[in-house]
Amino acid sequence: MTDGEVRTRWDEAFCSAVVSGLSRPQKSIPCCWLYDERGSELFEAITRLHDYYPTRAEAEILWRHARDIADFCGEGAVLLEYGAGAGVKAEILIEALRAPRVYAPIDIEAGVLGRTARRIGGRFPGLDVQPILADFTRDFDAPELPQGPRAAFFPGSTIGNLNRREAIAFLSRMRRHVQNGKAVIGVDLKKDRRILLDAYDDGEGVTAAFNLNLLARINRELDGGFPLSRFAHEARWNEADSAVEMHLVSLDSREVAVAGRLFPFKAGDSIHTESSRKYELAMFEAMTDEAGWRLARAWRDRGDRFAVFGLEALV
Ligand code: AVJ
Repeated sequence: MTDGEVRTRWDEAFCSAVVSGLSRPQKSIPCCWLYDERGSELFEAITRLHDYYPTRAEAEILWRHARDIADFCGEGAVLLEYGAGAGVKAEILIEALRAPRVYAPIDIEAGVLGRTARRIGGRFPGLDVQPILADFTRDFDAPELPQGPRAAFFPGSTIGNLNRREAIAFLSRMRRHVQNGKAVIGVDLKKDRRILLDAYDDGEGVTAAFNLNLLARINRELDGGFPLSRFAHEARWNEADSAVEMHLVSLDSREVAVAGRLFPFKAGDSIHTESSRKYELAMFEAMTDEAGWRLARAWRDRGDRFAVFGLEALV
């Protein structure tokens, strides 16, 4: 496939996601479209914000409990990381593992995947690095990998962006990939609403820029007509879903053109762009149960804001 063909296909996927999302009574666009190049940069900036505590809380857990988490994974482990990105968190874990056999980063971006594989391979010379190019939100089979106890690693609370059905499907797939192995999953916990909302509506306006970048992307790639200054970022708590939601709220009544169609907005109408579910242990355990896992361990940060769960495959 040539570059041109790849681009066409992606444009079509983006276009149909946006057009169908804007056609619903509650407009919504799947959160994966937030991450173009600029969106990924802005997300990186979010992880360094004071208000956005999850990244720091999880890193604290990985540093403090590295030895224990590594022992949970077992000696000679084959580590699969879902949505590996730069592999920064895996590095902390690999460093602590006893004689790890394989690191298999899974990512949808070939460039990122290649760079991560080379960097981790260079840093741990004895380690067999086997990058897997795949979209972990869809079903795929794990390739053949060398023997060893398998462990799945899914940090970043990314599981929070999946609804219950999607999360169970994902956990089941992970269960299939690791056979009778383990999983280590980072999960943001339910807490005071003020703290949660501040994390998704920071004082520096970086999260607002991240959310509004989606409209800039639609304007650029889909010939859209969103006036960016007339849409406002909003973080909302949805108690029924136990989730923080990001919305883009129209300040006026207007029609917006996208890809040659017109979409009406009333003042106050919003586009829902992301849900970030916040779990309590029992809620998370009920899900892992359904997916064939036993929740065996829970490591928390000192502020009790975030947890890294250790799961064992039920046999
Ligand atoms: C790291 C993708 C899980 O939901 O907290 C950060 C994304 N959105 N601020 C999250 C995000 C707004 C983040 N994930």
